[in-house]
Amino acid sequence: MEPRRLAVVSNRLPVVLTRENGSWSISPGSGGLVTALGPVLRDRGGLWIGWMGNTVEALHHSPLPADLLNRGAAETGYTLKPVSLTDEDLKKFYYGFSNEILWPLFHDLPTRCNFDPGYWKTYREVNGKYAQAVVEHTDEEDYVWIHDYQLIMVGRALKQLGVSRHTGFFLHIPFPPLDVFLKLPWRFEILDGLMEYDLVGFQTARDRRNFLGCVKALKPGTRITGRGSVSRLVTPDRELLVGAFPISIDFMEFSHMASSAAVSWQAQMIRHKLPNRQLILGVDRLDYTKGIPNKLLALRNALERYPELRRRITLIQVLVPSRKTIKEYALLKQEIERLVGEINGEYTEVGWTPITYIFRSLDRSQLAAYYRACDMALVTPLKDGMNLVAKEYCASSTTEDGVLILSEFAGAAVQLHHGALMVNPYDVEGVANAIHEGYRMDLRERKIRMKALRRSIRKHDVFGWVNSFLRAGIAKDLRSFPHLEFFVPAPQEAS
Ligand code: ADQ
Repeated sequence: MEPRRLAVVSNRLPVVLTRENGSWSISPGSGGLVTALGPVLRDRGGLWIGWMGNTVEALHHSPLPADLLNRGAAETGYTLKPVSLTDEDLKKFYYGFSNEILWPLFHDLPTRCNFDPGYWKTYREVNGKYAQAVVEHTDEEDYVWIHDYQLIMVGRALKQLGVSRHTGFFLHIPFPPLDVFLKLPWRFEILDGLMEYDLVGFQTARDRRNFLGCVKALKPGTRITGRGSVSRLVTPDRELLVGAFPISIDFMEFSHMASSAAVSWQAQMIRHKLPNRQLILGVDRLDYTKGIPNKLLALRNALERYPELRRRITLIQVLVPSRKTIKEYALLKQEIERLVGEINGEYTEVGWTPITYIFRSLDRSQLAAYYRACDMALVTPLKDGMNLVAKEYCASSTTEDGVLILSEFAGAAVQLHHGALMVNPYDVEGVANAIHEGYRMDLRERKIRMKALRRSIRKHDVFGWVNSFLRAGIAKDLRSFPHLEFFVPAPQEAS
């Protein structure tokens, strides 16, 4: 059966709500997923289901105007359907099960997990709320594409509601190997949950292999067939497809933005303020998986062992605030700031500070200006599903002379290892050596490497990613959803 509409389900709706002087406003969110899916949702009558970012209790104190989502839909051009969450839901489903269990475990960091049994019940219940929204707002002709580790059990909840939908699920974070996955007290339930979808997509072949390893060990009655990037799993009661679909970025958007006059000017200003040196950029969400302390230690090691780098390099470390209410994240921030302070204290000279530290969200053009201004990018996660920053940096290197230093443990390494300087983020001296090598790399080699990186990212952009997933899921690509020329987003209910 040909699906009629695409329905995307993610933890958050792709909109930003802001409250100023007592009145609410709504604007479309940004990011690769929104960019890639926006047009098809807009032109072909699709919808997006997710949480708006305010709990029921918060909205009780500060209600949203009844027409806010309609205004949002008018801006995005597609229908937005909200899921309501309470404070308790947020605490146990989002901060608890998702971010204290699945996030660290799937990033191979089981010692950081808090396997609180109370979290599981809420996780399932909240997944049930998303499933309920799917039931209300879609029908059997739609293709329902569910995203990420917060929503693994939505497929199972749909089944429990007795509802049949054509579904795909994409995991944005890594999938761990069997010995790590086995530690999860709810390992059978989570595996069963994933096997409830018609298509399950992972970032890399390694993640898919890890998943299949868990299926073989824990679901012995399952037959796995097929070669290439998509396998077929046959269980006694159903069949599903499992594939690797490495996510990417809108290459052209970054490339154009980076070469625009406004961004070029901003980039020049950044360079002007930090003259006569090579600029190294770090851009990371505040998260222990991103390896930020390791990176700072590597910089210190480089300054110690290679004195010629002193006064000649500056690290601009942009840290994006994230998961503010989790204590571990607050501690990590303190640790990073202590290290930045120590290194600056040890090495600063008149007219030169080794680290410029920025702790806030930047808008996309500011981010592109930093990408464009910096001679090197230092992307050293301990583990990462993909890492889009690495790809965005290359897309923005329009002069094709940037150097990418990349962790072996980022999903992006599979695609970018030929052009990047590859490092083990745990190896402080190795990363320091790569900084030194990048600093000394001549223009010819920089260009050869960066051209290759850009070529590869241009070829495999986010539109290709969406199309490869949809083709595996429904044998269609973005263009083949029926075009609704005069589509008007359906009215939203107030939430
Ligand atoms: P993240 O862990 O958030 O994503 P990443 O892939 O690097 O990691 O994406 C970060 C995004 O945030 C980038 O698009 C970047 O432009 C944006 N960003 C970074 N700094 C910013 C700033 N200062 N202000 C505003 N925006 C900023 C998860 C997984 C990854 C996977 C992605 C996509 O953890 O492994 O690559 O999803 O699937």
